[in-house]
Amino acid sequence: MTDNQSHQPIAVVKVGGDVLQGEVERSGIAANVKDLVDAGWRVVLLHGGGPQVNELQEKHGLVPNKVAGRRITSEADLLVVKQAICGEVNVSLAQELQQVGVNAFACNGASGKLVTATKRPPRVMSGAGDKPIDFGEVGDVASVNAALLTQLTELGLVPVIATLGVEEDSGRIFNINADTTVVQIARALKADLLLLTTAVGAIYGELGDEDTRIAHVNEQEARELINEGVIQGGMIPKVEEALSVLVDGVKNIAIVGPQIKGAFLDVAVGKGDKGTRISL
Ligand code: X2W
Repeated sequence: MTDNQSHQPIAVVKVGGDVLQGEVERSGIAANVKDLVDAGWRVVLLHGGGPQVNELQEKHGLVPNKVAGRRITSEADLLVVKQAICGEVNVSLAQELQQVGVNAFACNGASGKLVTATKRPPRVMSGAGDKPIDFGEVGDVASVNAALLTQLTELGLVPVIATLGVEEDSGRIFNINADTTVVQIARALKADLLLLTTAVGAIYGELGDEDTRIAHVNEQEARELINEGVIQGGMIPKVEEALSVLVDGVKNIAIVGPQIKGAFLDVAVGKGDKGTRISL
């Protein structure tokens, strides 16, 4: 490793399947990642593909069933998860990045044991009855191979990781929620920045009013925004999970819109013009 490389900051980017459905968003992600790479950042991208899995399940006559944001995944569902997330989303996203000159390295969590996992134990979920829910082929992250990810970035590659995991000894493949995986990757890499992409693109005091964008909050203020209902719905578990990494060496979290030109670099350098940045 050269001195130069060792000082290159690292950004871990989460891309959800929802933001990959639109062409503007897909090309926006590619352009935004290119900006970061050109500015000397190392980038690791982790993606989901929830809506794409739903669609393919329905084509196969399977019924999507999520409890508390996690898909109950039978063996038949897991095959569809692999097909949609690895076969479709991963390949397309890597290609989109290659097209703009980012050297994307398409892989999944099982590649080189990047993400090892164990089966999520059955548990009682609030609002889902008294019986423990068995999520089937769903995993919890056990470890992240930070050394391999670092080496890939040092080769000038941008790992584009589909959110699967592999059991260390058995080689069993698990479906893992992308928000969970990305947080563990950021934690393992002690990333300078964890970027969460959402279509909304920032936290707003008043949803739908551009003028109320909140440029920067600290961890405490972010928790207050959750309590006050400003951070709402699906953003709550994402932000809560992400906040937990701030004490583990991840310096900043940002919520950004993939379609907004220059948004990733803007939050990376702390300009404050786009998105919302959260730090300790
Ligand atoms: C997720 C993995 C994909 C994902 C699923 O099957 O939908 C579990 O729920 P998004 O697009 O980021 O939501 N896995 C266990 O998280 O995709």
